[in-house]
Amino acid sequence: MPDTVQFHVRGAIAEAVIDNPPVNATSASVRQGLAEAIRRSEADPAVRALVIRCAGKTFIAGADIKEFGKPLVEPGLPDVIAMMDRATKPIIAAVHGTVLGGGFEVALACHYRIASPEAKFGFPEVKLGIVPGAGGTQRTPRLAGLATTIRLTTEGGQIGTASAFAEGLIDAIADGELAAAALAYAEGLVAEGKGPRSAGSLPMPADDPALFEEARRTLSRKMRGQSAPLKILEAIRLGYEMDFGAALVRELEMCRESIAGPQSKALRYLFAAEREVARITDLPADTATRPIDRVGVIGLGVMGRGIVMAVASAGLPVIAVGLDQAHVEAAMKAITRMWASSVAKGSLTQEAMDKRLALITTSDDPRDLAATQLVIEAVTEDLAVKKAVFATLGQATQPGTILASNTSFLNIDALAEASGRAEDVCGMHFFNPAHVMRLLENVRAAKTDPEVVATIMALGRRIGKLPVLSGVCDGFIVNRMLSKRSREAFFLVEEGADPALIDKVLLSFGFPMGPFALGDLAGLDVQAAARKARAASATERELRADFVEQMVAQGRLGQKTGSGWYLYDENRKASPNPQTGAMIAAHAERHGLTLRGIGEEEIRERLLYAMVNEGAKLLGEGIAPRPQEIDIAMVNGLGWPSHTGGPMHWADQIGLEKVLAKIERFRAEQGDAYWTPAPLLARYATEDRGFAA
Ligand code: T1G
Repeated sequence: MPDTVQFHVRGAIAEAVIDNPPVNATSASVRQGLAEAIRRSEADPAVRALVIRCAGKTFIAGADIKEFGKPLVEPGLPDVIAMMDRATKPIIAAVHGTVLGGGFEVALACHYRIASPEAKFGFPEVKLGIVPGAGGTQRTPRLAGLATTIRLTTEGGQIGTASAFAEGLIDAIADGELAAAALAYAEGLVAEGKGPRSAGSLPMPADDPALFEEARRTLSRKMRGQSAPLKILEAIRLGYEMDFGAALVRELEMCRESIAGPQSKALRYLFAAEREVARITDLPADTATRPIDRVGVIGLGVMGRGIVMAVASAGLPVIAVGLDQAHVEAAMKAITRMWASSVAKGSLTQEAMDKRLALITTSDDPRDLAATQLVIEAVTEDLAVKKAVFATLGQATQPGTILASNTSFLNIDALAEASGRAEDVCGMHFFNPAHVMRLLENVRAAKTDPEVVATIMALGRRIGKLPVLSGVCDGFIVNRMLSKRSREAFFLVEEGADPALIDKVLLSFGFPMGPFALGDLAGLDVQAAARKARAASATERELRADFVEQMVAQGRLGQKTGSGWYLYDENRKASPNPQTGAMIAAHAERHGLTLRGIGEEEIRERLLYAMVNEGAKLLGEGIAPRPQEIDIAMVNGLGWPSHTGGPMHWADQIGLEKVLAKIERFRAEQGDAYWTPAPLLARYATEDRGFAA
């Protein structure tokens, strides 16, 4: 037996125990061990049944992702599963932890399943752009019906033991310790004379085939641009069109094709990148984190409230400090209202809401923040105001208390100086709504202590966020890159591109919405204010492309006034706005500009390469430590489509030489000020390498 699988026999019951940390993936040695265990159990006349279970914190969490793209080491997982189908003695899966992907498939191929009460089941393959390949799309419908199968396999979510039992996916729930319960369960089966049974021999369910069409429509909208969800539907349908064995063969082919495709490559890259960005390469491994058992939030506007909610939701006590009692009360009312609406919708229990509220203490006196070990500042985005707050915080809190600013573009080094405790100061830039958005840009300023960096990275994860480390610059990673896209979008409109076409191009690339629909949603007044704040550093051409200001002057603020780039009806459904075309024509006439038709390819490349080039600058300047930080930030902060892997991975797939050639062309047409290639991009292109390597 290989090291990763132990085999022993207890009376009439044989046991195969997989021990392949960290998640018991079905690596080659596990597959070999399972095959051997089945052979031994079949060969031993004393054995009447075989239990398969796992050591450690989880049952098999899937195929070993690290083996993808490498030559297959025999036996493949489907071969092992075929042995289970042929076995003459019952095989029982005893599962706990996360029973995912290939792990779920192993369990479903076993003849009986017993689960510990806290187990979770799912097919996360879709999130990696993969079609399940070991019978998941064929056995699940036979046991649980079509609707459940479609939901589990195409959405990639998890269900708990109770639901899995109700759906017929498991046969028993362990009472007490799993290993003992499984043994007793197996002995019971033997005593009752129960033999092996295969889900594959059950008929496909008689569910309404219209479910396929319904799912296809929903998925085409919700997972726009992703190929795996639709392929998975196709794989499930095979079960209705051919026999079980033939369907398995085709499912496996589809699985292999999906793994070899670019979308899965991108999604697997992001899976690894998400774990990679947690490791800060230049922090010594033994860097201590500071204990945090109470967080302060100062400034209770939209961002501050969201941050208070995020912290309290994670079970951490928080002191919320507002300007005065009226602000504090308004904030608490808003927070209570938002949670109450979750309770009304059923996504939060009243008990959990009460617990969260009880964790929040309020005050209008910054001195009360002395009782915290971390203060997150979210006051007005104004340097003078923030400097004054940091000066106060430097005095009001204990040395060692971390002072973090939620600013989205102000200079954190300046705030650090103002505090008098620069080593304790950093940025924690949340995205709106802060209690929902997963991305958190943690910012290391010039003098930030390494312990502070380690602490805010750990704290970010503790409150359920996905923290990415950035250096100090205007806009950090996401907003700095986004500002280049916005600029290019306005220039394209000035040159004659239809805003609706620009939105459409980004939508079909996979973004949730285009820049103009987004502007209307966020409020054009908000956008105008942001432009004003940056006017001092803007070029003449950027100032001239003042469409937002023009609309605001006419009272067209976007969705909230029913008119912006688009018109909106009372349900906020958009339609073309004739005033937009008129505004663009008048603008061109006023400034003597000639409008031209601009094709989708130019639109796409100018919007996206502008961001890639800026990303390359961030890397070159050391603001973003690695391309992974940028890709994770853009996918989770801006909605850059995950199946392209983020801007840097996407550019790598195109080839940096090609990207550079286009940027040089845009430079010739648009000028150095906007399209000077990032030195790093130019260098990598000549070295024939990508950002990743
Ligand atoms: N293969 C290899 N390594 C894996 C892995 C896997 N499937 N899953 C996790 N790891 C590594 C991970 O990189 C990290 O390593 C460590 O384990 C801990 O993970 C035939 C084709 C199981 C819920 O997609 O969802 O089956 O960074 O930090 O928060 O149809 O990992 O420490 O070096 O995430 O406790 C389907 C993916 C595969 C499961 C645990 N399965 N994994 O979460 O720890 S395709 C998946 C997860 C497939 C079949 C097909 C989570 C987790 P390092 P972690 P965690």
